[in-house]
Amino acid sequence: MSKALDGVRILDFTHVQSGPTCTQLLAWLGADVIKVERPGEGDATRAQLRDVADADSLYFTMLNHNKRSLTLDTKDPIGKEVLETLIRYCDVLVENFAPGALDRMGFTWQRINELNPRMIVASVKGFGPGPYEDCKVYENVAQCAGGAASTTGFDDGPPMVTGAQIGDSGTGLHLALGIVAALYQRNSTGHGQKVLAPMQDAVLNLCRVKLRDQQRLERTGTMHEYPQYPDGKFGEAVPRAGNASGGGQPGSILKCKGWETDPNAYIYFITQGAVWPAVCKVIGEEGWITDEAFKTPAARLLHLKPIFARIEQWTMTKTKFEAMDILNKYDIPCGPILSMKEIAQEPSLRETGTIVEVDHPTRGKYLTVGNPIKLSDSPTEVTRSPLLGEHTEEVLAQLGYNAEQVALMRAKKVI
Ligand code: CAO
Repeated sequence: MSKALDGVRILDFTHVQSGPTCTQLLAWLGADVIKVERPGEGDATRAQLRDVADADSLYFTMLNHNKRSLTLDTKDPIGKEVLETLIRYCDVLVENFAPGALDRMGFTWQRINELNPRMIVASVKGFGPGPYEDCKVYENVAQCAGGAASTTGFDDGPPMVTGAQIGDSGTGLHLALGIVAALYQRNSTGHGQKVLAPMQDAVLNLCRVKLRDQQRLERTGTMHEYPQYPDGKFGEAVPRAGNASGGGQPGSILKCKGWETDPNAYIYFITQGAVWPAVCKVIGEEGWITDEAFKTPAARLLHLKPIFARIEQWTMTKTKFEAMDILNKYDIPCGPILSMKEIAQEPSLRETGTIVEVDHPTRGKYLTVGNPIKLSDSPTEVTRSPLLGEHTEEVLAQLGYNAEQVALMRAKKVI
């Protein structure tokens, strides 16, 4: 079966997490992704957080599936010539170097545009234009600068970063969308363009409900779905809301049977207005259906703490899965807190290709997260990440270099 991005060639100049997530997605959608890496060392993540000696780390393998690897010293004059040939050959250059690194290498937007006016140049940077545009940035810096950390955690604790890699993988997703849109626009304009996804901006985009709340707070001085209401105080900025639901339907994380020993024996419970009578029946508080203090959503907002405490008395008598079974019968929205161990073993995620087992020549079998985006006419087959320089000869031959030229490059350590 054909793939959505068949025929699209990506010059993948990315490293670490943000850029590689983007190009991995493009590869899963069918693009030919050629990862350009420094000879001898390659992407730094190959050697980071290693769990198998001398084998590429899971950090690297899980972010670089379905790609080809070409080693090339792009600071060497011969390496620069090869890079120029690659720029002419490819449709998109994706990079996430520190600000200015590509220019310092001699590949400014103008130069790339001269070499290939159809090329799309897509970049992840920590910040967009402004006071921090020259800064190097990693995941948690973006989470802090994008509004995620100040709004995550509990009211009486410090700002908190989340385990979801919204700064890196979140930005990679944004960049991938920008690239696909630029490819689409190129069909009518005939020329490439620059695509920039700053990590701060991507995190802020994912935190847009908190900017919504900032404005609500400034207008009304209070927000009734936040745990600070009705007893606590609101300050000038959106506070941390613990596990309160971010929307109009109050929710909370509640203990389930076994919580004393299992750190994940919890369930997320949402008291959606439409199923309030069902909630009352399940927990044995039928009187609350007609009680003035609990009858309407607005009245309940004044009593969320005792309401959730009472529901928790019920959830603590059930495992999270027993509670799910019962609550789902009544259409009460809820979700188990799943550990990574449970997710890794979940058969339905294996069946849909969201959790995939991959075989790797030096590290053996490992689990990875497959393509979460499912296209009915462009299925994804996850293949292992390339070894460093595994496709150097193959790619150079495709670019028109003969064996003698390749041998010379190898002798000069350009590849
Ligand atoms: N051949 C020769 N040189 C190469 C090369 C190649 N194939 N590939 C990279 N290089 C060079 C670069 O040109 C750069 O050289 P200069 O410093 O002389 O210009 C050098 O390698 C290092 O690049 P870098 O500064 O990007 O790498 P770093 O490890 O120092 O910084 C990071 C890493 C992520 C902080 C930085 O790249 C960055 O801020 N990127 C943008 C934001 C981003 O994507 N962050 C998320 C990373 S995932 O958490």
